[in-house]
Amino acid sequence: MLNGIPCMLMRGGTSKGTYFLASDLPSDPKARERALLGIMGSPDKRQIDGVGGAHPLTSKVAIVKKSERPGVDVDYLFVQVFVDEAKTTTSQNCGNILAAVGPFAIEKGLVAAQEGETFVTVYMENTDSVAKQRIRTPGKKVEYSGEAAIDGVPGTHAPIMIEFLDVAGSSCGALFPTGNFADEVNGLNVTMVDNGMPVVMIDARSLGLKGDESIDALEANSELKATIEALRLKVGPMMNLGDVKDKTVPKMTIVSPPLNGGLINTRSFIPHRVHDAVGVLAAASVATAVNIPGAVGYDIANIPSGQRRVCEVEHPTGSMGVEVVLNDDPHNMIPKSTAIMRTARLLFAGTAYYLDK
Ligand code: NQM
Repeated sequence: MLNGIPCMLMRGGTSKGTYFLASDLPSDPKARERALLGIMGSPDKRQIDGVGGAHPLTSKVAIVKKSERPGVDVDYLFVQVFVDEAKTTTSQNCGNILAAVGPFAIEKGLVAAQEGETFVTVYMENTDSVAKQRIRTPGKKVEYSGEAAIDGVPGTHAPIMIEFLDVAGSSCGALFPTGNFADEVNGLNVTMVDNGMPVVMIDARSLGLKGDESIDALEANSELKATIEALRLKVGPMMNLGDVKDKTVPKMTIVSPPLNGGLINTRSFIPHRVHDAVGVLAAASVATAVNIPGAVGYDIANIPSGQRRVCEVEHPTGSMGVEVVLNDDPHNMIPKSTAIMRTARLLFAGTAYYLDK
């Protein structure tokens, strides 16, 4: 039977996904999963029978509803739809897809736009944490065009500022889930950190890399991929994530000296493909850790000074600026806040169809 569900296709930061009102999707979790797999076209490496873009970064879903939480406008559940497996996971959050949640909420009338600018407070269900978005709304309409550029997206668009307040340890229970700034695992010195996204940082040199390798070269390096996956499976329980075999966390980030004056250079396995850029919350986690003496990457990084630090996390297609405001208490490593600028765009609005077998 061909079923149709109201849907918006949106770009959020450097990712793209389908956005739904929770009330438009089947309430039964199995039926909802069938709907999302069918709409995206999974499992199939080309996602030819769906609207997914045949890459984890373009096979993403946001489910949004009006929030009943005090001080919060909307609740956002992120779903990663696997491309070539009949699986979805809510085990991770996504800060890029988050960028278009506020605009979607305004488009759908969940949040009333104000004249000029509208603030949307989003509860992120995946990580039980909150983000505040500032969206341009002249004439009480979302403005997508503007002068802001983000690396990995052609052209310029209206900026969307996103501030994260309580994301430290939101998946792993603590900013540094092992209690250490660095640990030795499988003979590698690694930093395990969670400032909104569980990330494992590994110095490129310890993997025999320079750190500026192309995405294709890294994805073709089967020995490297096996080393990284063995490490990922080992650290999952150490990061309080349990068995991560079927999860898309932690993200495995190779760090090397910055090439363009930024904080540090990165290549991120997310976890099996290499990110074209870097995840928003992954960059927030990297930027937070690298500022701390003893963490992997500190000794090769360009550390900014001051309490409010703009840290450019370099990646294969440019860099991502993360504003980290250090805690007033210098012994407390949890930043006061972490903020990132993104852009987003409505691409298509209509009905998404899938065949329910
Ligand atoms: O870390 C991809 C993305 C992401 C995640 C991934 C992200 C984040 O860029 O907040 O945005 O790591 O799976 O969409």
